[in-house]
Amino acid sequence: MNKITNHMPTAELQALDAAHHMHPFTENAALAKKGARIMKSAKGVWLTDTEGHKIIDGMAGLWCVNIGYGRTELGDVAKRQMDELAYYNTFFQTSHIPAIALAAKIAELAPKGMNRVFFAGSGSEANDTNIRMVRRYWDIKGQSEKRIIIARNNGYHGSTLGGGSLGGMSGIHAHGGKIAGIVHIGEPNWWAQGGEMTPHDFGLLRARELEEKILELGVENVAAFIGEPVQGAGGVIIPPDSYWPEIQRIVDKYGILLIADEVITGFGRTGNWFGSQTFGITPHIMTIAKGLSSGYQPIGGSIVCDEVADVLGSHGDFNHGYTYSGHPVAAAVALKNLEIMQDEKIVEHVRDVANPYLWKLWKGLEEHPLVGEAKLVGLMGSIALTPDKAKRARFASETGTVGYRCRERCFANNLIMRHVGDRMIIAPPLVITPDEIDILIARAKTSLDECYMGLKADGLMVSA
Ligand code: PXG
Repeated sequence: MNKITNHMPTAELQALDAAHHMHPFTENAALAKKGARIMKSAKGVWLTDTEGHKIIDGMAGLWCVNIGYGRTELGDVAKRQMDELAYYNTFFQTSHIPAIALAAKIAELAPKGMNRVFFAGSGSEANDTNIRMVRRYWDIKGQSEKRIIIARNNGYHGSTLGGGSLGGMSGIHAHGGKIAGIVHIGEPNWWAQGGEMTPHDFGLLRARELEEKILELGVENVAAFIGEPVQGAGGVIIPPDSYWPEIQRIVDKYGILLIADEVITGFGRTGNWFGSQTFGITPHIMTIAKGLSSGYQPIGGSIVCDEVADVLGSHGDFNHGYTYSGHPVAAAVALKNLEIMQDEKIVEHVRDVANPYLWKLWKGLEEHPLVGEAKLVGLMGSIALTPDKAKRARFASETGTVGYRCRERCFANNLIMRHVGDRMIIAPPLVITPDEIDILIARAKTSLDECYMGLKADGLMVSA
């Protein structure tokens, strides 16, 4: 029997994992002592670990398993495609049927005027593509000095050198550095940073930082602005309603390119096919990955508006691409995933059923003594933990201490709900049913109660 997939005792698997497997974004020595939780199988919204626990996955894996686990049709398609054409590239004037069909399907679903797709293997790779693409675009237009990309503090755009540089996370910049020509402005996080301002005014203030930055740098030096319609990894920060319209006004006024990073918000997460539709944004480029294949295969890409694609496509080669750009197996699986989403009306399910049902219960968590604001768009939500709601206070303990404790209670109660600092976040598979939402909320409440009691016992319900 193959020792990797059998029923080896969990402790032995953990020991092998600790000995040989370096985990992303993890202190491996600490994990080695504790032992990783090892997942074995999954169906719908339910994970099963090697100890037989049934865990409700409030994070859709890593924000990606939009159609839920265990859809065997995707495996069938993958096998058929591997048997027929396991690999071919799309360089050097060749193409293949899955890449063609997937690009056409994406163009059908994308907002008007966005009809071209450049494929990558992940969201990070796609954002690296975007950096090169927008700079090349301005080169061709005779404005080579337009190279700077403006992004946001606490944004997340991946962890390659390009993606990590676009992201505004200092912890990532600290490990390996940051490429030149990327600058950051403030994020529209009213709860943590809005002070006495109304959310509306704070949204405008943050958006206008873009205009100030363009003027400071000189518009002749600015290529593009990039933002997630809703910051995901940054803590599900849903911007005030005033924010995106003002960003759009500024981008239009100065004629810079707008990149919407839809890696999380794409493919139904916000109750529309794309977050840009939910927030009324008209981007030139959208980054996609994750929900494109529901995580069943690694694939990402850039959806490009006709103007940018036409300019790029008519001035010699664009010297960029990946061995696995448009990989046939990944493309075939992604196409099947999108067909299932359409056939089963999964975006409509998010908008008309799951979001309204979850919202009532999620908003109700604001009654809990530990919870300040509860926010939700589509099926991505967050709650801010606080020792004092009226003051929107932070905890005196180091940021993340309380969030981590809460996450540990969730884990113990067989609920995957993540923490970002002292915010708890969810993004369950889009197929979650009302009954499953009831279970998710019940486990969240139990975990919050246990966390709260623990904080009181340890004297941690203290404001900074
Ligand atoms: N853009 C956004 C908006 C993302 O959320 C990426 C780009 C990069 O995608 P890849 O496929 O290269 O990972 C992401 C990925 C977290 C977490 O802790 C979030 C992501 C990845 C890993 C962890 O929330 N988002």
